[in-house]
Amino acid sequence: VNDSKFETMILVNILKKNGFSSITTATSAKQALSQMGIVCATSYPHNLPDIILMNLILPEMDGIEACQHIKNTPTLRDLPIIIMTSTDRDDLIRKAFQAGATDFVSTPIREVELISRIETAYRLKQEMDRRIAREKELMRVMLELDKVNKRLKELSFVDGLTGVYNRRFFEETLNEEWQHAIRHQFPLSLILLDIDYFKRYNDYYGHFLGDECLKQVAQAIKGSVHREGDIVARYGGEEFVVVLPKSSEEVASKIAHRLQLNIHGLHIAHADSDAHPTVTISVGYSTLVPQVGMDTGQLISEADKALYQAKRQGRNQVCTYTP
Ligand code: GH3
Ligand code: MG
Ligand code: MG
Repeated sequence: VNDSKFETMILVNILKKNGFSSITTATSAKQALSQMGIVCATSYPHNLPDIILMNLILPEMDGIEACQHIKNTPTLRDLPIIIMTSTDRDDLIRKAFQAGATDFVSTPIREVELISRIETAYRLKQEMDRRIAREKELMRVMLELDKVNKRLKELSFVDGLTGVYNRRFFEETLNEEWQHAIRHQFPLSLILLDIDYFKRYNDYYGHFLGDECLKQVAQAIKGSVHREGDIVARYGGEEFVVVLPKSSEEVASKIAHRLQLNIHGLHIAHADSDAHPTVTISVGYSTLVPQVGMDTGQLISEADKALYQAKRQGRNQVCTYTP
C-alpha cells in the first residue's frame, strides 16, 4: 500500500525477484481495505493476503488508522502488517506498533532487510495459523469427547434389555429423592411390581419370547407414568420399580392400578399361568413422609411386603402396605 506508483513498481520488482508472485497493490489504505472486503469492522473480509506491506504516511487514511481498522476486524487480527516509513519520528513508529503493526522497514528500501522481515513475518503467521488450527481441532475433539461421555453416562444408567433405568440409577435417584422429601417433608411413593408366573412363561414360550415380553412390559410401565421426576427402573429379573416423588398414597394407588390395567391391555398370551390366560403382574406399593433417622430400605421393604401379599392372595392384583 503506497501512494507513489513509482515506489510501488520498484517494490513489486524486488518482491517478484525474490519469489513472491501473488502481489496486490493499492494506492490508498481505503482501497486496500475495500480490496479485502472490509467496509466496516463487522463486514466479512475476503481475498485476504498473507502479509500487508503498507506506508506509514498515506493520503486520507494513514497507515496507523488502517492498522487499527484491520486489527479491529476479528478475522484479520493475526494478519501481519509491515509498515514502511522514511520518517525518523519515533513517536509515529511507536503509534504504528500500538495500532497493531507487526514490524517496520525504513525507506529507501534495502532489499535484504525487506525480504528478511517479510520472511520472518510470514513464518510467524504460518506458526500462528497452525496454532489456531490445532486449537480449533482440540476444541472439536473436546466437544466430541463431551458428547461421548454424556452418552456413556446415559448408557450406564439404562438397562440393556428393556431400555428403562437400571437398578443403580434407581438407587442413586431414590437416595436423592429421599433427602429432598426429608427437607421439604413431601410424601414419597414407591411401587414394586413383578410378572406373574414368569418362570413358566420362559419354560413354555422360550427365553427369546421371555425377553420380548419383558421389553413390552417395561415399555407399558414407562408409558403409564407421565409426571416429570417419576422414575421407572428394572429392579431385577422380571421385577420393576416405580418411584413417585411428591406423591400421596392416592396417587400411588391410581398409578399402581393403571399399571395393572395397562399390562392387561398388552394381551400377551400366557397359557401356563394360573392367574389369567394372559400376562399379568402383581403390584405392591407404599407411601411415607421420610424422617431423619429413617432410610430408603424401609420404603422398599414396605412395598415389597405389599407385593408379597398380592402374590399370596392369588397374584394379578394391587396391594398397599399395611403395618
Ligand atoms: P411369581 O408369580 O411368584 O412371581 O413366579 P415367577 O415364576 O414369575 O417368579 P420366579 O422368581 O420363580 O421366576 C422369575 C423368572 O424370571 C425366572 C427367570 O428365568 C426369569 N427371568 C429373569 N430375568 C429374565 C430375563 O432377563 N429374561 C428372561 N427371558 N427371563 C428372565
Ligand atoms: Mg420375581
Ligand atoms: Mg414373577
